Amino acid sequence: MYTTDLRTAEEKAEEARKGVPRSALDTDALEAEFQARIDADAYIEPKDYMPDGYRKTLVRQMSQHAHSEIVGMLPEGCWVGRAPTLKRKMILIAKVQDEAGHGLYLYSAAETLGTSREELVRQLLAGEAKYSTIFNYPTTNWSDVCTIGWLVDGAAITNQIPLCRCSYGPYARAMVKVCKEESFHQRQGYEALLQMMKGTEAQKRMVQDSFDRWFWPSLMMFGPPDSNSAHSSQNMKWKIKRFSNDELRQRFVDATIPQAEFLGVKVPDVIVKNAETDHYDFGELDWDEFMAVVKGGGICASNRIDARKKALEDGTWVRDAASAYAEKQQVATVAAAE
Ligand code: FAQ
Repeated sequence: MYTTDLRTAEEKAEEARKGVPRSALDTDALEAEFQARIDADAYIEPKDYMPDGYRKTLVRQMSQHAHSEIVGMLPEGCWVGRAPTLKRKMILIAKVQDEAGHGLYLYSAAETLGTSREELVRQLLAGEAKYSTIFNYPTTNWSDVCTIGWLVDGAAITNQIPLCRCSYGPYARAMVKVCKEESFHQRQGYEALLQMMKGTEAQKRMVQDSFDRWFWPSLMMFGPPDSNSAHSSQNMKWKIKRFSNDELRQRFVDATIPQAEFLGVKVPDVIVKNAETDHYDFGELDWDEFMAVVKGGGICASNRIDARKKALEDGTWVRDAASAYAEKQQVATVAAAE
């Protein structure tokens, strides 16, 4: 094949790094270079070349993740005023604020891919974007708040530690701080449950009841089974995912069952240690329930979105005031420079 392209291989690689495709032929070269960088465990940065599919799936996953953190504040946030002691109230306030921070890092990281935070929030409120199914379950008593820390944050860490090594630099770096905070969240929840298990029979029953209701939904946080996961194989190739949904789910079960036994709750009979594999077998999850909640059928789904709509409306004056102040500052800076 003849070509008029006189660039050297080094020049093409440099252009691939900067992301300047010139033709279909170059796009193939850019994609090959992109995949080679991923295979070599390099980070992809915002201004680097990336295929459209990579950008799209990252915006999808990171925005769903951000929405989960923000919607995830609601089931626990409504217990701040009802926490049993000042110490628990302070811990809970700190935890809920951390989740807000995680949402903000993630929206910022997603914005580096060219979609604005306003657009991502619009998609959430319009029901076009998902958030984790777990946050559509209700927190009916204090024990549920502690169980969220133990199981929901525990599942979140299991999923997010591999994301610290995901191929997109801003996402990977955001996850490092997020995971450290999630680890505190998990411990505070488990510690609060240990205290309840030293309490009255009624408190012990509350812990058991919470565990029974939250355990299976927390396993669904890892997504559908591998055989039914639409994005897994491509995302593993792009090293957005490092482990499959089922692998991470199994890792979480193996870590959680000994914790449940130490806590003193009864685990479902179906969960048995498999001597051959050295893993806990746990049977099949209720995937019909998962699909129903993914499609918006969760008990709290409409409450959650209504609460976020109200928060957006209630914050209008703050955003207006901040914009007016920024404008005033800019005028003052220009005037001072003249
Ligand atoms: N809920 O092909 P896959 C937290 C969707 S943060 C709802 O396997 P993928 C912190 C999936 O999006 C919790 N939808 O997809 C906290 C896709 O839909 P689409 C959130 C789900 O992306 C603690 C479709 O099903 N964490 O808890 C769920 O390869 C306490 C097909 O699935 C993250 O977001 C689900 N459970 O793998 C806050 C971590 N599972 O877009 C407050 C980052 C799957 O095609 C209090 N995300 N779907 O319409 C991930 O690692 C991945 O996105 C997965 C799904 C593993 C969630």
